[in-house]
Amino acid sequence: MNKKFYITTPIYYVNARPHIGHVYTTIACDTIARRQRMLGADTYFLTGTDEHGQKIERAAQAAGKTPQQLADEVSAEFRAMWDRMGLTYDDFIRTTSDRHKCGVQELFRRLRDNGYIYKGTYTGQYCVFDELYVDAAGPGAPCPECGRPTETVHEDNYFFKLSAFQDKLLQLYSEQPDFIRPETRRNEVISFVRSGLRDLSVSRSTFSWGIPVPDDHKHVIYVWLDALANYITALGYGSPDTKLYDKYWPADVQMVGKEIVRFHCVYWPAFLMAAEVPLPKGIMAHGWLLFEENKMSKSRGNIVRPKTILDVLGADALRYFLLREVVFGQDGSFSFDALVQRYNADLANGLGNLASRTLSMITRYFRGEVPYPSAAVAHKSSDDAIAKAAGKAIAEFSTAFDQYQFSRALEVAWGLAAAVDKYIVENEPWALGEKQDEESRSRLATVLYTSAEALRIVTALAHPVIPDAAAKIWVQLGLGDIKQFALSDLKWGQLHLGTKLGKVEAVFPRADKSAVERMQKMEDQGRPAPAATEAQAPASASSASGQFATQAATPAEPKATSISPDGKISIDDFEKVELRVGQVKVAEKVKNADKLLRLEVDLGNEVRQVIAGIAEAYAPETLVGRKVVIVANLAPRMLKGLESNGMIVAASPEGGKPVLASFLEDVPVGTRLK
Ligand code: ME8
Repeated sequence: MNKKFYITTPIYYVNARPHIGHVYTTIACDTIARRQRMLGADTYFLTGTDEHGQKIERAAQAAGKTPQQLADEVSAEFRAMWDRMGLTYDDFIRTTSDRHKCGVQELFRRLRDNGYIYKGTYTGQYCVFDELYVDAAGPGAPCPECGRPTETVHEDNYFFKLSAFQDKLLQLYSEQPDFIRPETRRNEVISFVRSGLRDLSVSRSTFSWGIPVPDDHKHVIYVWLDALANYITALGYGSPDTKLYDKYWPADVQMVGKEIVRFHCVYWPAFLMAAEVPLPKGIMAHGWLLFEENKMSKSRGNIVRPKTILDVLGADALRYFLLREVVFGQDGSFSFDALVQRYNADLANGLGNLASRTLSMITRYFRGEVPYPSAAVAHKSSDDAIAKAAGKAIAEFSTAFDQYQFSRALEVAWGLAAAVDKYIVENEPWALGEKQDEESRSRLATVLYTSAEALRIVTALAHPVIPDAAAKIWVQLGLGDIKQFALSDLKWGQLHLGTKLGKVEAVFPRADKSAVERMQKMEDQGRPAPAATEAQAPASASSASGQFATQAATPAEPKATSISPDGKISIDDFEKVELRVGQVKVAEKVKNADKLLRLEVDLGNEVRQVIAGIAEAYAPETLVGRKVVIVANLAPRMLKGLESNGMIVAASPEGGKPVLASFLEDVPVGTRLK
């Protein structure tokens, strides 16, 4: 029977639309799943969306939608993007589906029946952004994970006896050193657990967007217990049909970003131990994709949409770039420049060029049939060197790839391609092709066979990473459907004499200089509003309203709303403006813009980047921690290349400096002004 292989991605929150951070994890898993299938493993690849919890409830409120509407929309968007990219997931789980809800309730019952759940009162801090209880902290303390201010929660909740698992978890980490990878993350988790585990609240009772606790519908199950369970509920855990669960669980690898390691390496195994469910074989945590030096995330407004790259360069380019450029496990930067540079160097000029020159010459000199290195006289040591290098590449690629060192694995495969390129240049097949004598023909056959065979090997190895291009090259090599190829058999010499090549076509057309600019422009245009200039921001400050607009004012548009002749607006019109209390977390000057500050403002359920024209009135350091009023539902705009997501409210005295609106009493972050 074939070995089974079960791989999972995190399930993504539906408060943010897919960006290339989400793509990164999902293509890494897709690549691993594809390789496992080629190696003959019975593979199951799960992804999906995380749709419950306070964060989603608030995001829906802010968007004027029901949580279910928001979840339906965004979940569909994730799925459509994965389909467009050709990702080969076997199942897409949604936490609002009935199958998931039943499984989660069954897990909760199991934990309760096994004596690990009790009722208590939680008084402490909670970070809605991370959906994390922050026990040992005072009111307003920052979340240790994201730095956003926490909220005080006082609730009667159900608790899980996490403290009972401290020793068992430490034993797990020591007995299975590969349970957490890479080593740095493992060490962090071990020291976290060693420092002591408190029992964990696993229900909430002050909002309702979640799965009800069985037999006590006043509570919803804590969103992380709900979400983590997806890895087994998708397989039928807790349902009458457990065929998939019996076959695929435990997971062979669960891939996560480094910020959710605690949930996966501490809470998850503890829940499973308590429920007497086998543990996954390992959790692999990768680093962050950075853009403009910061973690790419919706709250920073520095995301890159996959669509832009797919439209210009295609999915293989993005897959190759992310896995080749970033050392898996560490943080890595994304830039359009680097993407295009790698695309041209490694794909267009590298593999693409090797394929087209080799296959074109076989077409030209041997009527499109693979020639065979026949006469011993035509053999040279450089031919053997390529064969040897190919064997070594197969072994090294496999070792690196199976340890998730994708960058190293690709470097090895492309190293072989570069060696073949050099071999072609040195052997000058085009010159041999001009000669008709037996020896030259024989030598030409050897050189082209060697090149084509090495090309076949690079293509087979690279297939999980660049599936579309590899499938095309395979067809051009006359080998049919690459998916049918058994990778475990890959070795030198399998390309048969006389194999009829397919039609030779370029697989990676070169990207011209404008590609970077085009992609940048598409990203900017993809944002809801056109870019505004810095100069407009202060200009709108001294507008008749007396309110200081720190963001460029929207050009006057015909108003759909009713304004009475005396200039008064209705209460309905006023209510369209969403004013909220925010707290400044970060303030810094904007390069080459004297009047602008870049602020990160916490609005309770999210942190917004706001570009404010107040630099002449406030030093950045005086603003951090200060509560301000934000117009929260303005369309984002670009200012000096930065996205501004909201507007800070200030009085603007005639001829004077702006004065920020503030409060005498303490007001919770996120409160709406009406
Ligand atoms: O945390 N770089 O969902 P989420 C690299 N619902 N990876 C990134 C990334 C970036 N800049 N941004 C996102 C959640 N990711 C929970 C998970 S699982 C039971 C519940 C990827 O929408 C990365 O895999 O915030 C990260 O862990 C995940 O998306 C977080 O997605």
